[in-house]
Amino acid sequence: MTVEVPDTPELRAFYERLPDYRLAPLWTVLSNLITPVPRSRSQSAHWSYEKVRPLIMEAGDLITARQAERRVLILENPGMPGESRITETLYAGLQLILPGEIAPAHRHTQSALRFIVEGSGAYTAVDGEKTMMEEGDFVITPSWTWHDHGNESDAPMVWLDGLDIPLVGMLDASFFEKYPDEVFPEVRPVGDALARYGSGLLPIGYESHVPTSPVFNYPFVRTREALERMKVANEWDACHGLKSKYVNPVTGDYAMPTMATHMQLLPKGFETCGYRSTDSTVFSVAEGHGRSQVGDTTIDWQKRDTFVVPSWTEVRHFPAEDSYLFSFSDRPVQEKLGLFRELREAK
Ligand code: GTQ
Repeated sequence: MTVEVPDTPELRAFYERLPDYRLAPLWTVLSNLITPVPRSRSQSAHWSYEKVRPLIMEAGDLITARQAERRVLILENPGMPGESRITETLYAGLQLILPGEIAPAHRHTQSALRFIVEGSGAYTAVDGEKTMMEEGDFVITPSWTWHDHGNESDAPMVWLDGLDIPLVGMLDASFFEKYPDEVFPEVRPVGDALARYGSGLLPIGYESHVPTSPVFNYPFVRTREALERMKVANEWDACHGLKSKYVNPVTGDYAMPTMATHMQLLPKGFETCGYRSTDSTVFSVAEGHGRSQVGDTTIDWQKRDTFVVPSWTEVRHFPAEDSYLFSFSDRPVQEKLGLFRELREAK
């Protein structure tokens, strides 16, 4: 039974007196505060790399990485323009680093992920360990770790940044510091973390005191090899094809505390079943091309494109060739708070 909220001159006069007391009536806003299903401000949206790449390169002509600190074009959700967010809780951007450039060392409480879109051989250094980045690699800079980026190759590198900026903002927990020098001193050899923590082995006595994976580069060659090997068994999830989460090898939990990251393989001609979940999800196309139906919106995606699926909006994928989709969302947060829900189309 729905009861209409009355609208009388007496009530209106009453409402006008309330702000002086820093009060407001709940009954005029309740149905917008607590909705029967998520009413996402996010819209489905698609960034064609072919279309945005020229603008990214133009930014490269206009400002240096040093001047900009981070030369990034933010991917703004059209439902929330000017809010520097791709979903309600997450930020995304495309960062460019040109040959010879350095993006100076800093640290912040926001966690960052990078998904490499174009280029080869630039590095991210985390607390003094460099990792060389290749297309399709998933790289982490955990909360409050010093990080700088540099491009020692002879070609531009572009990656997708995913950060929990809106979430941390909502929690009023933002801290930021610049390192006094341009780069943080190199204290460990390249590849140390992956060898030490990402080889199915852990050093005896190792204990982690942070919620983020000690592996901070999950190379695409390894991820791809794993999924190609799994493909042979020909066992597919109807809604996801083959989809695996990146895990923290110490805990088996998500690699990052605030953002879930996954890689999925959708074979040519596969048609996924309808799927919706409460975690608005950002996708980056690592390989292949195809189409996704996101609510009423059809998205034709190519390699290197980004697209976003809002909370509780049904998505179906139609890969036109074997396709690899990287994705990230705030799912770990929702799971820890007991909020995560998903719905698979009954077939
Ligand atoms: O590379 O540290 O896209 O601090 C936004 C803020 C990237 C970074 C972004 C950042 C970074």
